Amino acid sequence: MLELYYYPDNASFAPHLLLAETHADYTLRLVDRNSNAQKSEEYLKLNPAGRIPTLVDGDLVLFESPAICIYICELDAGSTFIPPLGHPNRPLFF
Ligand SMILES: N[C@@H](CCC(=O)N[C@@H](CS)C(=O)NCC(=O)O)C(=O)O
Repeated sequence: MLELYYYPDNASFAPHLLLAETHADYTLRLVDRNSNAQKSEEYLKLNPAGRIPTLVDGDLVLFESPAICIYICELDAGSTFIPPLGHPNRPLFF
C-alpha cells in the first residue's frame, strides 16, 4: 500500500493524479498546511525538506514530486505514461 502525504491543490496533485490514473493501491495522508504540519517533527523525519508531497512505499520514502511521479509510472507495468527508452517523446516526459 502506497501512502501519499498530500495537501489539496499543492505539488502533490500530479502524484495524486497518477496514483488514481494507474489504479494504484494507495491511501492519502493529509499534511495540514494550515497548522504547518509539514514542519512537524514527525513529518520532518519522513521529509527533511518539510515540503509536500512525500510518498511512502514500505521502507522506501520518496520526496520531490517528479521523482514520485516517475516511481508511480514505473510501478504501473505496461504504463503508457512513460514513453519507452529511445522513443522520441521520452525526453518530453521529463
Ligand atoms: N520541489 C518540490 C516542491 C514541493 C513544494 O514546494 N511543496 C509546497 C506545496 S506546493 C510546500 O510543501 N510548501 C510548504 C512549505 O514550504 O513550508 C516538489 O516538487 O516536490
